[in-house]
Amino acid sequence: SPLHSLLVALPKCEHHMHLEGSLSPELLFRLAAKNSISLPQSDPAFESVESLYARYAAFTSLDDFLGYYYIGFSVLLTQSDFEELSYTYLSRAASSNVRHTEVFFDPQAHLSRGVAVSTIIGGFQAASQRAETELGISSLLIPCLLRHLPVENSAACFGEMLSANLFSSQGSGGVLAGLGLCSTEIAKPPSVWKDIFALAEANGIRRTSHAGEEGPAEYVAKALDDLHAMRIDHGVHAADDEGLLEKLAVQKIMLTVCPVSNVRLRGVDDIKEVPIRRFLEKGVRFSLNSDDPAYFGAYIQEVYCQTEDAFGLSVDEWGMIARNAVEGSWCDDTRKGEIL
Ligand code: ES4
Ligand code: ZN
Repeated sequence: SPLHSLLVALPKCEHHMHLEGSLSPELLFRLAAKNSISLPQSDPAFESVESLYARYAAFTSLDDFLGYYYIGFSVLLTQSDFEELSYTYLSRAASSNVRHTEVFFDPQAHLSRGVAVSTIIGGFQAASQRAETELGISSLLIPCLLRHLPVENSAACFGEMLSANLFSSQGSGGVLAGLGLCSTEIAKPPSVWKDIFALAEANGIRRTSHAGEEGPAEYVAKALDDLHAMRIDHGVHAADDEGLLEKLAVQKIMLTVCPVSNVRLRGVDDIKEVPIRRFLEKGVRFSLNSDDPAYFGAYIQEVYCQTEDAFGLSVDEWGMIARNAVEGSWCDDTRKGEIL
């Protein structure tokens, strides 16, 4: 498309990228060897980098992907592992003119194998500072609670992060910019996490939640009503509810849409089925994101270009998408002004 060079030059913000989802098969095997971690012998996908990429290209659902995603976690042990993972992502993002990024991670899935939140934060912060100085990209970190674990596990993990003053709203220079909710969605309605999100809100912590990826529009509505989510991650099934779309537009709730992820996890058969046009018509704000780029075979630049190829958006529409992505970011207004 003639717009591709414009899409490269466009100043971008990313709001939906799981740090652990940027672990490439190459780095996975290298860290497994360094840390003496054995990978599942019984799964032929782990025979080589190539066979693992081939398996990633054949995901059948969110849960099928999550099985591989959590195996990947097992190789991440030290602060330097998290620093390398973070810097590798940040440098690639910066090279695609991502000026600001908000990175998710899953603290519960690291705590359960003895890796402390401080190890992850320490590694990310070192990379974040180096990338900001050397590459001019700003980055924030957002822990996501996990829906596949009992809610008590979420409560304990959130309680620990709160007690340790890790959130930026807590006034002591905390590094966590907000709270998220992710992992398996079906049969895990947002209301289960209502009390935890209320405690976050009472502490001035920003809130976002995955919703409407595999789950229904009703879950998106519940994320707004029960969790007071300020953004919705994915949100594609919100398009099934006209009234909900109007509410999202009026309340200026930004959806962090991940079209390539939706294709790769079989939420849609084709990227053209992602309701991008519908969101534009209804004035629902959204940003475009990679989700788990190493697993879905597309970093943010490819996501922008594949979206353009599918929808043929105008230069004005791309300008609006880029502005909404800046506006919906959780950096301060000074930083927003530098990006636009
Ligand atoms: C995720 Cl694609 C997706 N959906 C829900 N939770 C996730 N965690 C990492 N990637
Ligand atoms: Zn996600």
